[in-house]
Amino acid sequence: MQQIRDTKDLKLMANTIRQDIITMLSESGSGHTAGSLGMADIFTALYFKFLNIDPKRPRSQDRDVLILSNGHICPVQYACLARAGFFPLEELKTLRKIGSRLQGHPHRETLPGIETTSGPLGSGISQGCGMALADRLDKRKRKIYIITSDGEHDEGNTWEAIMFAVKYHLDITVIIDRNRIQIGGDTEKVMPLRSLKKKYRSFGWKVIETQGNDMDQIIWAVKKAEKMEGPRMILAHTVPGKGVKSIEGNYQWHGKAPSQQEAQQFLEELEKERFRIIAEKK
Ligand SMILES: Cc1ncc(C[n+]2csc(CCOP(=O)(O)OP(=O)(O)O)c2C)c(N)n1
Ligand SMILES: [Mg+2]
Repeated sequence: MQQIRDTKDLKLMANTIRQDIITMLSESGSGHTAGSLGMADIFTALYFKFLNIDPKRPRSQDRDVLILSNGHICPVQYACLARAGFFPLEELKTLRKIGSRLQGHPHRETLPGIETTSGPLGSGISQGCGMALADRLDKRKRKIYIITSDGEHDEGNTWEAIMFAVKYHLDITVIIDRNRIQIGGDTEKVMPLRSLKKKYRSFGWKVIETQGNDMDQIIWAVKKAEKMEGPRMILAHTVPGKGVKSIEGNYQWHGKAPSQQEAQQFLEELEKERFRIIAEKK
């Protein structure tokens, strides 16, 4: 697949992805806006710079794997897959419609490019561990990235996988969307997670901390993770709703879609940001 080398072009792609997310969600009338917007920069970097994938061969044996554990933010993944050529852009408008391949949570069997079915939270790291073990048995070398959320760290299965990955020294990269919100509010009020960095390190993981909405920092963090061996985690501090000021930081946008009228305003805001990026020096 054609990769985007230039950081400015990656920023522009992330802006396009954000516009797709707003359009899709307002069209469907339901879905998860905050997490999808907040993760647009990381998904853009992975899909358009780092992953070895081919839209013409979505099940090829040597492809890299991206597991989306917190499946509710799939609009960001659908937008990236469509822009990368896995299915027609037009199909984005079918999000959450009956009979669509773009369900509210991703389904592995129906949509090319989706590696695991998710929606029930807390399974992605376990699934990635299984794939990494299978790769070892098959003597297959490829990258496995697992995107998970802070809210998923309220779940036992997540911590079982964190221990398991260390025992078997598995080559996996976990990226945590540390946006500090979940469905019911502030993560630290619902179930305090405190320092995920210290927790992972004490379990035996390598940890890289980064700003998850800064393209240069994301690239730095993923490059650093690529050079490591064994289980490593990128703790990505993100702003939920990033790119639309009235959504940023507001947990009430966790599972809400913009109305047609709101979408119009949000798209204008994102278009202004696009011009700002274009005017940036390289
Ligand atoms: C096993 C399971 N329990 C509960 C839910 C309902 N649920 C959906 S999203 C969510 C919040 C998860 O937190 P996070 O992923 O951090 O949310 P975000 O940052 O995207 O707002 C919950 C509890 C679920 N999908 N699966
Ligand atoms: Mg969260």
